Amino acid sequence: MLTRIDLRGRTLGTAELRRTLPRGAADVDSVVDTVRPVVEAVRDHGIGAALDYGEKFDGVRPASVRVPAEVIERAARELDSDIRDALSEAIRRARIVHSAQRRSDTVTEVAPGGFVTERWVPVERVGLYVPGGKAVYPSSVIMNVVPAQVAGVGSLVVASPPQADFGGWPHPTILAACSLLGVDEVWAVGGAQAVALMAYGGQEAGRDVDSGGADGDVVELEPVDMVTGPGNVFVTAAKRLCRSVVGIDSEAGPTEIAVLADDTADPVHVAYDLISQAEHDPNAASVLVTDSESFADSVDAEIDVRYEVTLNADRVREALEGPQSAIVLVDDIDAGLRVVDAYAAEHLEVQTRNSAADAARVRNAGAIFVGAYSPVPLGDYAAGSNHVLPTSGTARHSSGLSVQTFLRGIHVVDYDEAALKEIAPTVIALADAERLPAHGEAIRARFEDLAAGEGQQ
Ligand code: HSO
Ligand code: ZN
Repeated sequence: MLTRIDLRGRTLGTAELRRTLPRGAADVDSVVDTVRPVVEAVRDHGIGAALDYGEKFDGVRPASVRVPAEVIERAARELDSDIRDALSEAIRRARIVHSAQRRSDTVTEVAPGGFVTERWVPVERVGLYVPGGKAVYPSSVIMNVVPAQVAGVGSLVVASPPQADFGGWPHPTILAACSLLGVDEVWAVGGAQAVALMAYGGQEAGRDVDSGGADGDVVELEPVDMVTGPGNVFVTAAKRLCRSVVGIDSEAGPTEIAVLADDTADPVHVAYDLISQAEHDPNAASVLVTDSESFADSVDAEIDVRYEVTLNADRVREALEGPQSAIVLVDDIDAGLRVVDAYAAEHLEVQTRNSAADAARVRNAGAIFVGAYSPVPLGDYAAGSNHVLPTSGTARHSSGLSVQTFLRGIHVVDYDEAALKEIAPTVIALADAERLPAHGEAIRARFEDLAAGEGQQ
């Protein structure tokens, strides 16, 4: 079923390898012009405009944009207990891993009396977009909220589309996940308009709903400093357009899995792993890189008999038959490592004779899953690792979501008089070299015995 790319006997350079391994892409460029008026209308007219667009695009208008506390509590109460336990365990493990990412401030004495401190300060207010519709992922709420909370973000808002099937509120499992995580500010708004509303904020005259306060009250939605979370191309285009006023996590493309395997791997396991990510999206990419043709044949055969019975078989077929998915044949695992490094997959599984040693040699991947018992779905839900990872080859230069995403490192410069005087000639020389003499004067002005510079006019 999967396209074969035979690289045996060929040594390709990195650029050529990248061209040979196609990947799916979300076409954000083509929707930017459609999304711009939506963002501008929400910027100029706030909540009313956002709700109008929601009604127009999705046919739903919530009773109030702020989801009443009681609706969130009800969703938490009515959540199936197995799902509650699973979400709680996933939260617990994510908290363990992300707590270990905390950074402490570092103070460096560069010269006697000259200190530079790196102070880590959390982003103040973060907005998390959570899609609704067919992709309801409470796991993504966990993956975004946990690192933000561990980083110390003081104020978190979740925005998720109102659903006609659920009384015009966001999906109850999303609300329940918010409750388990202690997020109480949830807005019933979706799509590009949600991103714009989080970026610009807005006001809504209170109506007679449970939490909205008495008639006539004004509900104020404070703008956020950063917007994270997955979404379709319209949401991604809105994130791009709002980038001048808020920080964003990344422009995520369709999900990807690459598996580097030899004939010691189990073809049934690998087939299922490739199917698992294909189930997300017809544009998802599943790539097997192997040095064994008979193993490749077995995986292909296992996929053929297994994918049809899965709930999302149509999506899986489209993804696996698409040009972005392939089986790549290589001479040996060294050659396979060069291929997976060039591809820089969002998720990379290594299932080889020496999985741990081979995985240690990988340079480019969003996350690496080592050996037979670390499949990607484990990481999607409950390994403790984060599942918001760089796609489309951006793993060559970017990392997945982490506590670091929500921190800013501020350099605090604190030199005393003697320390400044000692370095003064260096600063002045560099200012002269750049023909910016006023920079030098700012130093000289502090010391009577440093003569005025020649660059002064
Ligand atoms: N594999 C997706 C995350 C996810 N999987 C959510 C299941 N639910 C992108 O890493
Ligand atoms: Zn997944």
